[in-house]
Amino acid sequence: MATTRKPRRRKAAPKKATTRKKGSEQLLTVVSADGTTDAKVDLSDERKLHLYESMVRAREFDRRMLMLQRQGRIGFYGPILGQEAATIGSVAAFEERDWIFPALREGAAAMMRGLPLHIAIAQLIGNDLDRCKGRQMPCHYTFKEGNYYGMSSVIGTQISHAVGAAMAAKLRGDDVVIAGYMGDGATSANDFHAGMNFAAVYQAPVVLICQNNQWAISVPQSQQHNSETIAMKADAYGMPSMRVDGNDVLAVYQATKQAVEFAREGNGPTFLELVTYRRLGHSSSDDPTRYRDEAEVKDWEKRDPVERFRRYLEAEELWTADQETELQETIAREVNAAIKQAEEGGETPAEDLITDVYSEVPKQLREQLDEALEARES
Ligand SMILES: Cc1ncc(C[n+]2csc(CCOP(=O)(O)OP(=O)(O)O)c2C)c(N)n1
Ligand SMILES: [Mg+2]
Repeated sequence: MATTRKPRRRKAAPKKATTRKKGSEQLLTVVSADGTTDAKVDLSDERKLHLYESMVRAREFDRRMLMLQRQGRIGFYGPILGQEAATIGSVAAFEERDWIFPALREGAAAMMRGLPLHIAIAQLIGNDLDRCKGRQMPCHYTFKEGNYYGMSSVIGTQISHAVGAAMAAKLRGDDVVIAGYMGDGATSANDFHAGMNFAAVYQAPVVLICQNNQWAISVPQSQQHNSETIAMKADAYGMPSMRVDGNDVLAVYQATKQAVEFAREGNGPTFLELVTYRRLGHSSSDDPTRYRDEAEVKDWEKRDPVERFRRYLEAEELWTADQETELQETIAREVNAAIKQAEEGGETPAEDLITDVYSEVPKQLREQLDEALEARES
């Protein structure tokens, strides 16, 4: 009788007993959970405060957008709660002239680059204040002036786009480094292989940044890959990598800065795995209680990146309770004003769908357009 054997999952290789671990295995942390550190952080007080303010703004924006979504005032929304340090800390390490190729959760990076909040909200509404005139899904921000590329929704393609841009920059001799973001789920996509391989072979000036938030919608890490870490995948491509505590904004900043300088000096790409956690649903359409244990969420709440950094700033005597209250109030006012301004936008003109494509609209399309507009009126 034929027997079918269940394939066994390969056990992870036992850890080697070495004292020095490779960058892809250890976890770089600068500030511990209680906010203390022995490390000397090479960042001015002013910049540290700017990082903190940006994280608080990102969190408040997130909270308010989820509320707007529940009230039916925007489409869907992809929250970043818990990932503020990973986005803010990494993007802050690039120069303004460097390009950002975002994946799903880097909207705060566009805002840090100067995307006005009301324009970001108009994108979520899809009205005529939106740069893309409502033709992209919500959270697909674009901000050319801030060198922030509009993302493609197809998971993993952002990696090829970022690497392609970096290869082009190298060929042209442009002094730019590219930030290429991805989620942990994207590391299982075909484009991950193509992007990683091309980046390493052509020594492209790119920093590939994986926000490992432990989940790809409802798929956990254990079903995503069988390697011990994501960072170690870079080893196979001949690319240096670092595994970083993604809830420690200073560790994220420090690692990214190092990788950006490495690329700018002509040494090629680096892969960063930022270990963090997606505390809410994949988007406002998702209910994570159906597939994951709340205890896991509670555990990550204790490692909150904003609180950790605030404790650090307080310990360094850079932040007080009064400053915190003032910042919260200022940002709340800022977001309120932005919502009001965004909601003053109107409908996007329907004919733009065609007139934005053709300078001279062909006769048959003109007829179709007139018919559609007429039907819309009646
Ligand atoms: C090629 C492709 N397959 C499926 C999807 C649907 N999809 C959207 S986001 C997502 C998961 C992404 O997970 P991850 O890369 O970890 O990013 P995260 O959402 O956790 O930030 C999937 C499967 C898609 N957009 N593209
Ligand atoms: Mg993920």
